[in-house]
This record gives sequence, C-alpha cells and structure tokens, in this order.
Amino acid sequence: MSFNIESRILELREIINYHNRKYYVEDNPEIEDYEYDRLYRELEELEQQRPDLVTFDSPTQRIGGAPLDEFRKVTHSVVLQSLNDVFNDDELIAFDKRTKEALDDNIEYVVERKIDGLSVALEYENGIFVRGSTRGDGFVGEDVTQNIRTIKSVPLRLAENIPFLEVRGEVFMPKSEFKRLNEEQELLGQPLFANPRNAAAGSLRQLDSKITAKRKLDIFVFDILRVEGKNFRTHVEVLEYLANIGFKVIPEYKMVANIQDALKEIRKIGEIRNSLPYEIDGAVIKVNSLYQRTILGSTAKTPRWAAAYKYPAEKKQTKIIDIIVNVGRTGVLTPNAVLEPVNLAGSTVSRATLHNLDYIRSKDIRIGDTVWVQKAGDIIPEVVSVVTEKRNGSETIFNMPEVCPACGSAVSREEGEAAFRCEGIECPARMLRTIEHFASRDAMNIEGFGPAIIQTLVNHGYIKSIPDIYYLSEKKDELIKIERFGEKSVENLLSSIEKSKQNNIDRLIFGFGIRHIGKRAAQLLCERFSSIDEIRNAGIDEILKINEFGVKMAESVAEFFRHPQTVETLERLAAAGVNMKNITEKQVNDNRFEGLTFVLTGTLPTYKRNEAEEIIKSYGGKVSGSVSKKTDYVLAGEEAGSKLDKAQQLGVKIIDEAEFKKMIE
Ligand code: 0OX
Repeated sequence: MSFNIESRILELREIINYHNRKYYVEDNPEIEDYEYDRLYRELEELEQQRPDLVTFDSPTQRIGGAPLDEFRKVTHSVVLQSLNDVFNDDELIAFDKRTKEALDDNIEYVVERKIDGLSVALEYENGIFVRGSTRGDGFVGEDVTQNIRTIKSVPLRLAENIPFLEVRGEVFMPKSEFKRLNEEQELLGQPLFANPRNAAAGSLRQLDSKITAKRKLDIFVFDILRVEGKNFRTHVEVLEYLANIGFKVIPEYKMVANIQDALKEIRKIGEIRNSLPYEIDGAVIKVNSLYQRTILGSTAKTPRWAAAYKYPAEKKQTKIIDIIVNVGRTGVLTPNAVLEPVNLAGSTVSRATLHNLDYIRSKDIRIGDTVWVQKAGDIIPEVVSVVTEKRNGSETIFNMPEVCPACGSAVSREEGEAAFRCEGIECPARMLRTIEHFASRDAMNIEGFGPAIIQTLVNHGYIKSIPDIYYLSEKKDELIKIERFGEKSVENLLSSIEKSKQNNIDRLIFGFGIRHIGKRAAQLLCERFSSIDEIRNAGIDEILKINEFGVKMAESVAEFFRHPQTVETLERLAAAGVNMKNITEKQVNDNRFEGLTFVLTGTLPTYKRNEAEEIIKSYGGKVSGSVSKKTDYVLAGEEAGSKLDKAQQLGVKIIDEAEFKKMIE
C-alpha cells in the first residue's frame, strides 16, 4: 500500500508540474481549473498521510514557513550588472559604432522588451530550486527564497537535472494585479503603491511569504549567470534552452542582423507598450554571440555588449480647468489639477497630481493654464510645465485652503515641510487610518478590531470618530445583522472594546496619533503627568521639562490638546468610561534587568514580540534590534534568523522562552 502512495505522489507531482507549466509559464492550459484542483487536493491528502514523503520541490510547498525576522544577505557569485541607457536613435547608432569598432566583424543583435520590475537571481542544484535573491546593488542582494517560491511561474524543479544553474530574471506585477491590489489597499486604508514596480518590490520584500503569495507576482527569465555542464554559443540558444527546461522566458525577443533592423524592432515595441499586460520601461539590445561579448567585456558595472533604449515619457498638452485639494489618509492635503481630458499612454487622463504648493509655485502653475502632462512610468500623471505662450491673462493663482476641505478644521504647515496637513482628529478623510491606529496593538490593543471590520463600521456610518468605538455597545442589535458579523463575533468585539477602557493613558495618547509622538514619547508623557487633564493643562515649558522632548514634540502635544475636536473627543471618551488617569503602579524597585540588553529573534511559543519587549523594559532592561558584543541575551524562538548565528559567533548567551520565564518569575 505504502509503495502505491509513494508512486502516486510522484506521479501526481509530475502531472501537476506539467499543468503548472502549461498554465503559468506557457499560458496555454490543457485542463479545467477544477480538474487541476482535484489533482492538487489528492496530492495534498496523500502528503498529509505520509509527511515523510513531502519534499521541498513538491508543488504543495510553495507557501509556508514562519515569517522571517529579516532577510539574509547574499553575496552574488556573478555580479548582476546593470545596463547603460540610450535615449534616442543617435545614441543607439553610436553604441553600434563603438561595438563594431571593437569587434571588426558582423554583429547580430537580440532586441528584448525591458520589463519594469526588479531583477532577481534564481539558483538550482540538480534541477531543484534552492535559492532566490534580489539584485540589490548587483554585488550583494537579499535572500528572498521563500517569497520567490510563491511565484507560480518559477519552476521548483527543472525538466533537466542539470548539476548547477543560476539564472537571472525580472519579477514584475501585471497591471491587472496592481489595480486589484491598490483597490484592496484603499479598502483597508493602507497606502497605495505608486506603480507596479513599487508594488512588486514591496511584495517581494515581505517578511511573511503568505502576504507575497496573495499578490500575484510573475517573472520573465532572460539570462544564465552560472552553469555547470553546458555550453552555449549565443543568447538565443540560452533563451531557447531556458524555455525548454521550464522557465518563463522573456517573450517575443527578436534576433536582427543590423542596427537599422534593431531600431525598427525597438519602435514596434514602443508602439505596443501600452497594450501589454505588464509595464515595460524600454527595450534592451544585446549582442547575440557570447564569444563577441567576451571580447567586448564590461566596465565597472555595465556590459559593453548591451544597452537599454528608454522611450521618452509620453507627453500631451491640455488645460487646467480647476485645482482641487484632496485630503489623504494621513491628513496631507494634495492639490490636484482637473484637466480637460486627454488620451495619454493608453488611457484618458482628467486629473494630475501637483504634489504640493511648492511644486505649483516653482513651476508657476495657474488655473486656466495650458500645461504639459506626462506619465513617466508612474501610473499617476503629473503636470510637468506650463505653456506660457498660451496664457491670455484670465489665469488665476491658486492658494491652499486655510481649512480642511473634508472637515473644516484648521490646516497647518510645519517649517521646512512641503505638506499642509489637516489637524482634525475627527476628519472623515483620515478616519480609517485614525481608527486603525487607535485600535492597534501598541495603542489601545483592541483585539479583533482589524482594518476590514473598521472599514465596514465606517461604511455603515457607525464610526465617525474615535469615541464612537465606545458607544458601539448601544448598537449591538443592529451590528449583529451586518453581513458576516454574527452574535458571537460582535460579543467578542464589544468585550475587547470594553477591556481597552482600562488601559493606561500612554496607550491612549499613542493611539491619538499625535504628530511626532510615538510609543516612547507617549510613555514619557504618562510618567511625567498623572492624567490626561494634567497634560491638557500643561504649557509647552512644562512639557519641555521631559528630557527627551524637543520643541517640535512639545508644540505638537500642546496644539493637539488645544484643538476643539480633541476637547470633544476627550469628553466623550471619559463619559464612556475610558480611563483618563495614569494607573501604572510604580515598579516596586524591581529593576532586575537593569544594565542588560536583550535581542529578540524568531517566533516565541506564547509571547508576542511586543509583549516580551514590554516585560524586559518594565524590569529596567533594554531591547536592541541587532546583536553585538554588548548584547547580554538573545531571546530566540522558532525560525530564528541570522541574529542567532551572530550570537553564536560572538558567544552571546542564547535563551528560549522557558528560560526567560524563569528569569521573570
Ligand atoms: C529587463 C532586462 C534587464 C543582462 C546584463 C545586463 C542587463 N528588465 O527586462 N536586464 C537584462 O539584461 C541584463 N535584460 C532584460 N530584458
């Protein structure tokens, strides 16, 4: 029987790998999704029965492993070079001339699309994917193996058992996925990504690979960095081989016999670039012969046998009908131009960002101006310059509003800062962020009150301000009726809210999200003053007596507590029974960790990281982010990363949670 399971597991893996390749690499599926799911589930079930047979390269093992503490550094054994840019035909012809002079021979070129993502190196041992790393500065990158494994078009096992192979490719986020992700970010009140490249980079650098897995990243491979047991004569041979063994190779590359044909090909790519499902930021031209490449060689960082042709950003003229101001979730006011619609880089543009008032003034942009707008890689178009010849005197100068367009609160601008901000704690534009921060673990720590729930409550109009949280219990019957809420979950939520009323005021202060006041500053305020009322009544001088406080911080606190919306907020919170006094019992001289520095790494069995940190600090100890000779203890949990290695090297004492618990008994 066990022999049968074993052979069925092997068979299923082969079948699934085959269909994976058909679906994700070749974009040419042969079976229906449900059929694929059935095979996958069968493999999962068999592997559950025989965990001893689960291998690293099984298709079921793409996602997994605990979140990392940090990424290990990877020193690349072959430098991941960058490309010299050329910006027009003349510069490309000059590149060709230099190349011909050095070679004195016929040259074939290959023209590729230049994918706008981030370069990675993938290593395979005996045909099995063992490591993936980012390019970094070309010499040293970061080990993102766990995250690369989640990319379905990355083969975990190659179709050939080649002893060693390292390839280079570009990880990218398709435009459709970028749109979906930003819609989701918006819904969750998270900052938006400016473009697919940033989104891809942010997703590949997640310490928790489960998050990466949810973002549908993709890859195109275009180079061999290192190989054992193979020889190639040309780049085209390399690309064909890579495709044959299962990689998703850069598509539609063209071999051409001279620079004029290369230019034609580059122009063709330029024409279709907006209709591609992913972003490209140019075309790459490479000498095809690998022998000729060795003769041409490289400069410090770039090969002489290749160049990147950058297309000019598409620019159009249009008119600014109006300038309106948006309030972002952090309270920053951003001026936006309302434009006469124009077609730009494949879409109709009727808004463009003007960034901030300094930008508007430096370019002397006025309402009614005819301007150049461009999309330079970024999805959000911007106004680049004014066509002053087209002015007729009717243009008007724009000024920032003195009050927030969303809530009417005063707007402030700090010295040396470009941004104007709304200071209203109840500003609806800021509400989602405000509430999320207020409820977060380091602030009021309201369990189960996550972004999705907050969003729903805001959408249904139950939360318009922080204090509304503490009046939700009056609406219990209505809340239960909201889709996906249910009696039990509402009860749990209300009880976490109730519990949070007893928090000490440092959590409350931090939860208000006062500018320049982080967790530590909130604790210091709480140590100095005995109640929220005392802080409210304190003058700036009084606050400045706190050693670690600077003028900016003290002013920010004073201004916050003066604000009419704050006064109302505090009154309603107090009326709901939220604690407004400093209730920490002064430690009865238990400073058992005084003078000791701890470093935390990995996941502890019971304590969350911030809980362990709080305990250490409450006993007078320090917590540091990195291990050095000065570290006294490394408190290590599961999946501890390089900090553990470093501690071992330096002979720093390593303890687990059980030992830590004994120390605080
Ligand atoms: C891309 C891309 C990047 C090989 C040696 C220097 C650059 N973003 O699509 N790089 C390269 O080539 C390397 N090719 C590409 N297609």
